[in-house]
Amino acid sequence: MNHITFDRSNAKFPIPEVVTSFINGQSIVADNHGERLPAMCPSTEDTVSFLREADKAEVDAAVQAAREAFDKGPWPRMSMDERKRVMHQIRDVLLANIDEVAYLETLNAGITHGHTRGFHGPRMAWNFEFFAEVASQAAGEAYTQTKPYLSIVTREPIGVGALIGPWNAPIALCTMKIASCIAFGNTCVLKPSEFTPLSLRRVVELIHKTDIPKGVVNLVNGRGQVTGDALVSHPGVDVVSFTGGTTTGRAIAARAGQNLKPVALELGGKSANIVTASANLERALDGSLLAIYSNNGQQCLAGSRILVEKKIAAEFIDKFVKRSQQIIVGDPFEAKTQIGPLAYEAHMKRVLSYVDIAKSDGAELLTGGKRHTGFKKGYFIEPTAVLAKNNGARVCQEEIFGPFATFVTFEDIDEAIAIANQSEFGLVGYVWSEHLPTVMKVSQAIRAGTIWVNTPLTRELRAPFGGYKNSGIGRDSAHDCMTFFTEAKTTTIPLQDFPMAKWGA
Ligand code: TXE
Repeated sequence: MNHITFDRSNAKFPIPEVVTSFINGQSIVADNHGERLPAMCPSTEDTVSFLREADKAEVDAAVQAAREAFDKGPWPRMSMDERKRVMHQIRDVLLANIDEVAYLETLNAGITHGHTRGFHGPRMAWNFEFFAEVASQAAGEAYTQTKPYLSIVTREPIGVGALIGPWNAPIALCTMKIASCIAFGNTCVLKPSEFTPLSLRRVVELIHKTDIPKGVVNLVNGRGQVTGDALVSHPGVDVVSFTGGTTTGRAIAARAGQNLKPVALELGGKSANIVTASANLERALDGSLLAIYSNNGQQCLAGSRILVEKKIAAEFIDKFVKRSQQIIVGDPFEAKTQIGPLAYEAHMKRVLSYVDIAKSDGAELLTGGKRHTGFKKGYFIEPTAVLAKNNGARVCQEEIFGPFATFVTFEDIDEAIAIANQSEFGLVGYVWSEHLPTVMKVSQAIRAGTIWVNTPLTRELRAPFGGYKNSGIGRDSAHDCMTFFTEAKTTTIPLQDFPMAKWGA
């Protein structure tokens, strides 16, 4: 039996004893006030650090710092080229420290090091380069149709962003929020998930090793109900960007609504992955495994409902199960590991609870379904797959958010489309087929924000990403982030004198 150990004195990079907020360019000293919450390593169940929770007063200080930096500071007022230079400095400092940030992320979130070092880390740095470029290319509009007027539309930064991030891909997703917010001249307060504070605390420190003015990027740590709620409800916030669960999204939208603040919500999914008989089945198999099991199965865009055409179902499911049983589950720091531990204990228990839920709905457990027996400690579970009786089963309707695949079979493509759309969610749809009319039919009929054809998980940052239905409100993309994080202003000027009524003359 494997026993993965954690030894602070031998840690590859320094781990802070306590993680605090970072406000107005300064780390907040860890005093005795405020709750202390453990920051865990999900591979070993060790407490590796503590999080000192920011209370309402500390959140207020962070928003005030962001407000001051926005209302009076240089960031919104500097030239785009100057802002771009600083954004590039941030990219460079993050790249120079990518090993450390990836280490902290794997330690605290359990995502494999191959993924944090090879994918999320580079994406973190690239987010700053990408949004600097987007902002520097953004242009206004001009209208001359109504004579003799010229109306120009300029875009101005919207103000202070409240950015609330999840635990399943902290550095990739939270840096996208920071970069897309500040590139347009805004300032922000980030609240990462209380389960994964380590990496982002270091990221925010590193951001301050550049010429970024103080107060532009602030960080508060703590639970959603305490720190998150204080941030979203704060009247000094101008815009709210959230990625997380659908239930939380509803609560946040309601809070933001009370203050009439725009909100972007990137929420859960239960995306249909349609495998047709006209697919290249070898590629469909590879892609389907990646779509549900990568990132430890904890991703909103997972292909978690695998719909297979009946005539190929037995063979496809059999191969999928055999491959699932050979996936390497283990220490996320080991290069060969494909699935690491789930992020925290309660989440692991919730994922496993779906095995009984599946059975009580009449589903067949095909493989997995229990805590991995190969480890003394850690939140490891076996890659799991079930075959549901029909799409009404809870395992087909609820987001499980772990390495847990649900199969449903279908007779023809019309039935597959109907099943795909029988869902409260609409984030992504996948289709595997070499037959163009089938591909086009599925792509047009599925009510989801992104359709992946013969490919898993291909994020194009330039193109809109976001959900239909309960998968969210708003989109991330170059253009969508520009409109979300700016206010449009129309200025109208007559190009010549025109007759004007002389009231009272
Ligand atoms: O997420 P929460 P949880 C889904 C997934 C998962 C489920 C629950 O199905 O099983 O959500 O996960 C902050 N005001 N996703 O409970 O609560 C919280 O502190 C302000 C999908 O861990 O949504 C954290 O920073 N903030 C998803 C963030 O919200 C609040 C990624 C996300 O936590 C708050 C994560 C409040 N009242 C989970 N309550 C995706 N779309 O990728 C919580 N938070």
